[in-house]
Amino acid sequence: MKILVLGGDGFCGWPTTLGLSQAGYDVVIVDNLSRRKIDIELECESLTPISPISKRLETWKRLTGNEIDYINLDVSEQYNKLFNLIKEHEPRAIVHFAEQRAAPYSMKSPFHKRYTVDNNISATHNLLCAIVDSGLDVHVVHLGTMGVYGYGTAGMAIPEGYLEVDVEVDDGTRTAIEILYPANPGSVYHMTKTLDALLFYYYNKNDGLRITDLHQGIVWGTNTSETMMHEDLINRFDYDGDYGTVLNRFLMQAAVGHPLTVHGTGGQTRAFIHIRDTVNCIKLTIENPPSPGDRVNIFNQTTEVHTVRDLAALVAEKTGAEIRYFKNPRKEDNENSLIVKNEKFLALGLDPITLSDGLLTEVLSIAKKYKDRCDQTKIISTSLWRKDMTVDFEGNSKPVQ
Ligand code: NAD
Ligand code: USQ
Repeated sequence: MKILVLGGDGFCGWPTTLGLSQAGYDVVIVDNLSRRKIDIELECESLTPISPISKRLETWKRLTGNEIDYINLDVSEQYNKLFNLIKEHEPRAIVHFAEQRAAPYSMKSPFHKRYTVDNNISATHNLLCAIVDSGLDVHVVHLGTMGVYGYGTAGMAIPEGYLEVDVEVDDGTRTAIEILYPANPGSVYHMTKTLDALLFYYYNKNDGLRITDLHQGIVWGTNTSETMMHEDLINRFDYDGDYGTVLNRFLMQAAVGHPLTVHGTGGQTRAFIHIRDTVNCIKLTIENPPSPGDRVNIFNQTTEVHTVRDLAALVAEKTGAEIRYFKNPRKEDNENSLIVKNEKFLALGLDPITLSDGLLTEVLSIAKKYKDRCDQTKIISTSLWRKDMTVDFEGNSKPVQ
């Protein structure tokens, strides 16, 4: 029942760790605290006051009696330490969250592009290599992203990882084959996740590793029943222009009286999932590993799809916030349509948590509670996808075409 959670101090990793510990798993967190160091670099902290990791773990033990070990280790650089850890603990599964996950951060400069690629690809490769090296049969549960697919199709629903294509063979007849759905990343960060997918494909084929790759949509919300048990356990809430994700940002912006920062026309359609369902999905994945010999199991970990513009309208209607349209700092289509299959988690029994007034109110009240911690100068997204783009600090009241 031992589980290693790589990246267990982060936004998804921390509530997942507590959820697994509460469910009776023996969890070890592996994290180099790089995300906390990036807070220092960006001079912007989580809106919620997150406790040092030792305090988080002490409080959890005091409240539940459950012990969670913590190892400070850079998965992308400290291969031997990682290998020894896997040998020592012989985990049943390793959940891999330990990557640089913000698209805008990955586009800030050559340094940030290179850091994101070096960190993410080496972390994933070290993990796979160490498991093979250890000779152990460990289920790898990786957090991928819906962004590996791009955000549009030829009108069809995006399948879960594999696409059946009909090809003409040499004798002129046609045959059906299944391929990995073509990669179409929209940022250096998203590109690392498409490269991860190839690493999984190879290590599964060559070494028979059992791997589940979870292509997750944008996570919203903050707390789970475990993180709400004590203020020391509170989850992080990113709101800045690099790490803040769209729906949490809009709710926080409404709470602090900042206009909602819609990029372009707001016509981007994206897939979403609530943080509590992130935890539910990881539990379901651990309970339902691939069988030996199975190919990489790929799930679309998402529960609903919305346009950015509709989310802004929803938050504005609920709170009276002003909507402002900013020139898009990213290279994105003005409009896209997105239909996503998520049948595999539903078949495993996931009862999806979708956007509801109560959950929006919950995030809004957290944002209001900590609004004095917000540095409003950090809200506008200043990371540009290309050098010839410019930042728009003012915005307009009408959609920018
Ligand atoms: P996060 O930045 O809050 O957490 C990542 C954690 O990994 C941090 O605690 C960081 O310190 C740690 N880490 C990074 N590199 C490391 C390394 N080399 N060695 C050890 N630890 C390292 O990010 P998150 O939002 O929790 O995302 C977790 C995973 O889920 C990421 O891989 C991300 O791509 C994926 N994901 C996130 C979202 C989202 O909306 N947050 C959506 C889809 C997928
Ligand atoms: N957007 C706005 N205004 C804002 C912030 C964002 O209009 O203030 C727009 C962006 O331009 C984009 C969309 O909202 O079109 C989503 O942006 P985001 O920052 O919420 O999400 P994204 O950059 O895609 O990344 C997040 C996580 C990443 C994860 C990804 C899942 O940071 O780790 O992989 O969501 S997905 O989007 O499905 O690929």
